[in-house]
Amino acid sequence: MSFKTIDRHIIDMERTHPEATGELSGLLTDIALAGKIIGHEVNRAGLVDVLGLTGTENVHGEAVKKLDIFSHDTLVNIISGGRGEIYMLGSEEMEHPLSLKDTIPGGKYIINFDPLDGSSNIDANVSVGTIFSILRKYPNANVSETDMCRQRGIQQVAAGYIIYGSSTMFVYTAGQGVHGFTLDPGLGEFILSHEHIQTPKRGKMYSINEGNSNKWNDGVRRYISYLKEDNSADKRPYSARYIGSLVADFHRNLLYGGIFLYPEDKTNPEGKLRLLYEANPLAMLIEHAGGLASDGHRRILEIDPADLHQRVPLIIGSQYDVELACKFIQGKIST
Ligand code: AHM
Repeated sequence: MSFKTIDRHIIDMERTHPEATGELSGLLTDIALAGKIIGHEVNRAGLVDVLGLTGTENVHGEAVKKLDIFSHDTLVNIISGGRGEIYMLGSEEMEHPLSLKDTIPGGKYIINFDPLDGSSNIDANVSVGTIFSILRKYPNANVSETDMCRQRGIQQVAAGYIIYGSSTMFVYTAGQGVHGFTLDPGLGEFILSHEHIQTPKRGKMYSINEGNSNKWNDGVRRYISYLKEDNSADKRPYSARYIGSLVADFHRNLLYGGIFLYPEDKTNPEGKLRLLYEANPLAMLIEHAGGLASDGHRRILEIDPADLHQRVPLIIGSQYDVELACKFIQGKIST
């Protein structure tokens, strides 16, 4: 049985690039370390009431932080205290990007992340996740600092997520396939468990918040009705699976195939999910796994971002399913 830790895997990948300096590898290793610490805290979340930690201070007299703030702080501390790779970071928890150029001279990477997506689900023991996107600093000195974070998804050099579920998993791509590592809690190591993940070309499941159906546009409404029609020759109806926690919904569909949609609707005309630290990293992963990601009209990875926290409609998953959904949304199919 082959047994490979994430550190070993990252180093092996780096060796295929003789020009690599090890900085990206160091950054990925730092993110994996942050994931272990966040995962440990997420797993203890259910004990908070039992241990009497619900006030503003815990039993040690320390202030209790909300888990999403704890996750943000953990990532910032580990990344900015790492091997000096980071020029700037953007987080869902900060209004503006944080420049590290004065503390870490020479940093050449930018990281955008959602430290703990789906955190409103934690009390119900639902899986949550950390999502990250890594970009290179523009070599062009004329680009403003804020613009550094706002690059198209196609510019990402690596992307991934850590899912805190029945087990903790680290899933990433640096452009050479999508690989998944499962945390062995006894060893405290992420072990390669899913090498070269490919998502099925067509799935059997759809994931969307159907409570919003009265607010959808006609294309989305018709597509979802189509998926529910009885047509065994065409492998319909599809099954509905919606957790309401993006990483968990995405991870299931990545492994089993299917489509996830958070389209624009009357309440969320831009969609709900964030382009730079939710849609772009998941789009890079799905494309490297053989799937697609679109806003209904455009490839997610080619959208020009205007703002760090910009929202975008997201249709992501198996190639066949995303292509068909986009045809409905664009009015090319109207059955
Ligand atoms: P948040 O930014 O308020 O945490 O919301 C993000 C979450 C995603 O994890 C999930 O895909 C989506 O919101 C679910 O939204 P809804 O409850 O509207 O279906």
